Amino acid sequence: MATDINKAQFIKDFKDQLYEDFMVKNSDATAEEQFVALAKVIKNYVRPDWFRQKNGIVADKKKTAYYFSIEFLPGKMLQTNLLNLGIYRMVEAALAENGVALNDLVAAERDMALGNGGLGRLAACFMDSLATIGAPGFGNGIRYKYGLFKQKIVNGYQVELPDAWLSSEGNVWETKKPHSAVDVKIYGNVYLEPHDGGVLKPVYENVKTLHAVPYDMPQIGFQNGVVNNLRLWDVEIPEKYELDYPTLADRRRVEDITSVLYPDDSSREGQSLRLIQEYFMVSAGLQTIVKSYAKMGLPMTAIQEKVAVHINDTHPAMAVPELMRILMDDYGVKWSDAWTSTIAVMSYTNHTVLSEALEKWDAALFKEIVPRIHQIVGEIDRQFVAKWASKVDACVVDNTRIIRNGQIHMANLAIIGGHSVNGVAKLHTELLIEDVLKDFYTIFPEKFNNKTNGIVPRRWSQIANPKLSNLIDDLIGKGWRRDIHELKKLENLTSDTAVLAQLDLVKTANKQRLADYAKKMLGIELPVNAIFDVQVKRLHAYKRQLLNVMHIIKLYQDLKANSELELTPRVFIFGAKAAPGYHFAKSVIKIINELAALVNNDAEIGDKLKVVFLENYNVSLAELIIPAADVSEQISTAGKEASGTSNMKFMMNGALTLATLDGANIEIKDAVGEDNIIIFGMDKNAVYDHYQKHDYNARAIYDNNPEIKRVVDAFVDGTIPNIHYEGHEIWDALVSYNDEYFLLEDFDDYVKKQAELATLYANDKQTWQQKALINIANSERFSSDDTIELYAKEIWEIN
Ligand code: 26Q
Repeated sequence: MATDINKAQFIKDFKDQLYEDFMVKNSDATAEEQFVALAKVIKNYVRPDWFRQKNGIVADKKKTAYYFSIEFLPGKMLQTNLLNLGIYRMVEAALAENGVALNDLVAAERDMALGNGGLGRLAACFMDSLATIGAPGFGNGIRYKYGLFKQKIVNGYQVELPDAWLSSEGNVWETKKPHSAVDVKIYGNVYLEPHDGGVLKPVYENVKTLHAVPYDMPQIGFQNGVVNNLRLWDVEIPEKYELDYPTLADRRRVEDITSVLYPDDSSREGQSLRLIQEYFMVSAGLQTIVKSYAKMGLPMTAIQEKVAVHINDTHPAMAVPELMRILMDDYGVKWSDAWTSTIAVMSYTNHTVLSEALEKWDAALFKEIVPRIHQIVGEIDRQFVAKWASKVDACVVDNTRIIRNGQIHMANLAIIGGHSVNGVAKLHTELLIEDVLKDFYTIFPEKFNNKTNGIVPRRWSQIANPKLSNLIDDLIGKGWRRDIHELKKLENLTSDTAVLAQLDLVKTANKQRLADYAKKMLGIELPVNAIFDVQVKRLHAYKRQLLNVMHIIKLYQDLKANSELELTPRVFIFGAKAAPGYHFAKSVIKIINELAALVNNDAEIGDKLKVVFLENYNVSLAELIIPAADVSEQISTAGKEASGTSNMKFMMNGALTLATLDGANIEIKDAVGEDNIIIFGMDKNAVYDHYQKHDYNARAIYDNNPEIKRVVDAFVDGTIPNIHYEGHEIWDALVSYNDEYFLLEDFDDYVKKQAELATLYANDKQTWQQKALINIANSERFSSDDTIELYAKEIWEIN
């Protein structure tokens, strides 16, 4: 095992690698070269364990779970890999002895950002946790040439640039496996022709064949010798079918398939390239899985005993008809047996209750691109309707069938074609059952279950926050680094004033680290004695960054009206990408930046209020920002945020959560107790009440509440310069269009709770740190190791 490597051996391996790849001496090498060499040395160390796990699937006939996700968002891998191998300190020291700072090599790695946000990051946490609990669980996705766009702020506006994350070296962690390539067919016509014994076999005409080539990345478990595999597919033009793609434009259209990750833009649907991406990764992944199952020499009809396939949101939902296709067309399994197996193999996680975000495809487009899959989906739908029409209400069948009004409903396909549907927090699962998927619940109650999200504790404590980690070592020993539940022991120390003072010092140091970054990026000086109040997440109306903005405007107006006003100094920090086509979200970004310019340059305001928008929020920036937060803003309209996961990362780093009763915030409240979280606003029942009664009247609130009127009018009355257009758009959304996300109703309580926490911070730092410590202690409840253990036992039945 790699843990056996000593310093001398390591340094020899490192220098040999530098020589082999770049023909340079260590002393002449750039940080990039050193990073590449180090990564390759690590890969060499894990290769035996990795190889054994991959080959063990067939050799040991172990049941394996395959996590299908169109997004994986690991960020950087160097520190995680060193930590998980148990050689972090050794390597750091060995490099230092040779004049190399590990941190420079960490900085040289590029973020692997093949995901939008929560869903992709969750997939990455799950890969780490699967290896860490020692379960055979492999990832299946797409090797995008460009990850999520890089965000620049120009003139206050978001500008998107391509994220060319693959350096000339490619991705150093991956290994290309041309040997395991498979062909994927799209387009053309299909018809069924009877064969011997009357079996119908599909005949394809004019198809386009794509060559799917896998790139494998090791997923290293935490100090346990287990290395799982993340397989990402790239497309190539098969030599055999070269004549099908004669022109350069034809070839480019093929390359486009794995070229870019689609930004989360639920409003813009129906892009055929996205559908091709989905089918491409699903077909390539499943063909490989079935092939390796076939090698076990077991009956094809028992595939569910060795294979579990997880559908992460609906994007890979074509796994259902594709497995049917492979079993029937390639292996001659009859429909009814194939269907029994498919249901037993497949399971699905839902990540949203927003109806506009539920994936649908135009049936005609679907038929054009994946004609055989379209046939199979048609038959699944026909049989579903035939089976249930006589048993349940017509409207239940109508709401649950797959094809309706010329559209294919991907969630319906995933639910009907699998044995498990889970939400990602208790409230979210309840809402699926009571509301969004209630008709499904009447038909298949046994399929529904909850799996509250989690976060990989190592990255979000040990790696992101070394200072806090060292303090925790001093307080309760190092055992928590292996067993996160030991963090609970910190609860015994909440009355130890010396401990609370140390905690405060650590937080201040982390705030300074972030302040240095802000100084470098924006040239702004952030006072570290101020409350660092942070909202970092994708920009979405339902996440209500605008409510945060309204509060800042209120404070600004108060200060302008009375410069003597006692106010706890506060730094508001934002990080958020908006989908390129999401107009409203982009306007909010512009407004935040203009408000920041106004507030930060007002001499009367001074250090009492600062507002910063940090561009290009990504995993690496999260690792810098989250440890520096005093306040974690989790302020979505109740019922809208499926779970949230940054909320868990913040608490693990000692921020106090200011939250609505939404998603996992509710479970955080249960974990820390209501004295150690700040809850405000309407709960889900209050929100649903308004929906039912249609009685929400934003205009009335605006007319009757002078403070709210003053704040809302600031968007249009010139208070904030340079937002003429955006300000009117926002004003209209809040007043003319009846404030869809209830910002005005929640505003007063939000302001009140903000004031209370500011008073506490100013007057009783000790109580504040006590609450912070309780948050850290109880963050152990949100380890993705435990979440994945439940998936493994209850859904996949592996392990
Ligand atoms: C839609 C249409 C076209 C192209 C892309 C998309 C698209 C892409 C990504 C739609 C949605 C997503 C991502 C959704 C997501 O990240 N959801 C979050 O999942 C987290 C993990 O479960 C939860 O914690 C969050 O609450 C949820 O918002």
